Amino acid sequence: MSDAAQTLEGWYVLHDFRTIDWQAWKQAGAGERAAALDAIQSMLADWNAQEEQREGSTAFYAIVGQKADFVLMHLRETLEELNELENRFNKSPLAAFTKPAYSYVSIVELSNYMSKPGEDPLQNPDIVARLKPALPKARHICFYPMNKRRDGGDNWYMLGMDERRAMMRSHGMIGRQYAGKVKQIISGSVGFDNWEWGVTLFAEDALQFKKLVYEMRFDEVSARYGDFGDFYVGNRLDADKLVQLLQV
Ligand code: 76R
Repeated sequence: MSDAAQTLEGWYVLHDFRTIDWQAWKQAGAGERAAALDAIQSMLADWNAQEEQREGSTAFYAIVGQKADFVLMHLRETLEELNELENRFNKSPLAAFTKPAYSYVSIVELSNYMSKPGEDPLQNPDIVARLKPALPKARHICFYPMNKRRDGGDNWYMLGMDERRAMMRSHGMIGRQYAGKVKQIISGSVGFDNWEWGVTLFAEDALQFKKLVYEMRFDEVSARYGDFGDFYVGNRLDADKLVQLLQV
């Protein structure tokens, strides 16, 4: 048996994608719409306050295309907190005008492929910060789930540690060329959801998602061993943009 990579885990992650029922929203009275908007604005304010207290982080983005209309991406210490967050939304008046589109449960993960021998990673403040990150306030988000292939001759999980480490190094070198342009959060989801990882990317310029993901397709670890789910891409929402989005 090959050695499993050692992983470090941070905050749990819920990606909660919703579609807006525009017909119901347009038919609602102005008072009902205002109350629904107030309730979501106060949830967003509470989540911002929790982020300032370093108790978690929440990103809120409109999704382009028909897969969903928006996503709430929550990071928290426990699965119970994530469940409370989704249920708070479900009980809020805006939820009556939305339908679930997709969700993804995972946990922020760093693996030891690139770690320095002999170093205790949890003594490194950069690593600790990456495990419990404040999500960037970038203009765009991109999310997709992925697996490492287990298919006949192309089985990632049958490769030795050294071979996997060499491939992950090459992967990391490509990634590093996008430093400052794309911020990635890798979250592990084995045992939690239908794929093995969630990949969440943030960028000011959405085109950099395409450039990065395309370049990685030629790298062996993605070319030979990567299998990908649906892609979701979107634009950052804040209190004002939410008012605009819901204006009918
Ligand atoms: O943690 C590190 O920064 C060290 C290097 C590194 C690891 C271990 C790294 C760097 N990644 C790692 C692990 Mn990654 N990553 C992806 C995708 O679309 C695709 O082809 C793949 C989706 C992207 C876009 C991306 C970006 N990475 C992983 C893992 C876990 C593998 C395992 O444990 O087997 C997955 C699934 C994965 C997938 N990666 C980087 C990036 C970027 C931009 C970097 C550079 C980060 C930096 O140096 O700042």
